[in-house]
Amino acid sequence: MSTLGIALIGAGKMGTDHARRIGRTVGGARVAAVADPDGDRAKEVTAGLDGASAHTDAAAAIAAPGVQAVLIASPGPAHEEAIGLALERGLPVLCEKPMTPDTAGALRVMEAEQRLGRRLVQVGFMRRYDAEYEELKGLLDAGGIGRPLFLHCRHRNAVSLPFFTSDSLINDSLVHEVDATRWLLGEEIAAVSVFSPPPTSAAPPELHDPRFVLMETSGGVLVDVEVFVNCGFGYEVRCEAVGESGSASIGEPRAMTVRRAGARSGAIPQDFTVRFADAYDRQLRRWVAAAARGGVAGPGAWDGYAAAAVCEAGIAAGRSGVRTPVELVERPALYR
Ligand code: ISE
Repeated sequence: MSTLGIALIGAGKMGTDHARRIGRTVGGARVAAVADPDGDRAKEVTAGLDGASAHTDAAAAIAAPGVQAVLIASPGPAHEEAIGLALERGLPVLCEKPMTPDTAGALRVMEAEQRLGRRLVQVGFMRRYDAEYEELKGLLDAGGIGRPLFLHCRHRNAVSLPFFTSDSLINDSLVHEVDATRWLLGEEIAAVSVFSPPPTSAAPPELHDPRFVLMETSGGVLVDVEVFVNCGFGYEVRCEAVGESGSASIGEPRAMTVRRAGARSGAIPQDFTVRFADAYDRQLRRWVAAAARGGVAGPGAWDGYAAAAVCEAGIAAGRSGVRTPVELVERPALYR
């Protein structure tokens, strides 16, 4: 079987996790090159990988021999440049979210793809590959709880990463609920409001954490999200959909329950790479299969753009305290 040569851009937490996944749980692919501004990190990831080269520069990794597809796991502001380099070479891309941290960059990505005339960018909205999310989507699509009225969401991290700011809480964390809402309901998000209780003492000074976000969809569904990235106790992503004839919840504790010494307990995962491990595997498997045929199959640049527009409105709403409408450009034909 031929193996797809992948250039991995970014050797941080997510990049390292993807490198481990390629070859171990995802077949048909190999890491051909790794780039990270910290060359030692790039070398650490390539150590033990047969024939993989290490670089400090994305362009060099993407141009390395044997590269047929590009997996981008660098910080959001570096995504646009790496996507551009991949598109110049006509290579399929899987780019971690957010595709770009702003709509201007997202529009440029869509323009580049439209110039090529085909879709080569997939965005790493991995919740679409999670078994529980897929089940909820199936139920909603089948009308199993009637017309949806509300989504009640909780997005909690045990502790935020060191570089996290109030903008990251929207662009890196809330962005998942933004995409999940659009995908689950098949509607765009029309307006965002952001409420801020007094921050937890566990958060660093520049981070407003937690936040309560209210999104209104084009069809009038109300979606509330608690985003709390320093909750301390673990990683928790929950969603309850309420419809005219029922409700459905996902993300409830799945661990073994232990009853002992007058108490009932069960472990809570501490991290998203654990909670969504299967979803990451499935996402990568399907992307590798599509990339081997020269294309992509999952959420694309339009989804990345629409999410960026909602996050941009969310950041503005967080600063002003005012309900902020989301403005979208007309959906180009390539994404219909
Ligand atoms: C992280 O980048 C993710 O994508 C996780 O899913 C999210 O829960 C976390 O808040 C982000 O920092």
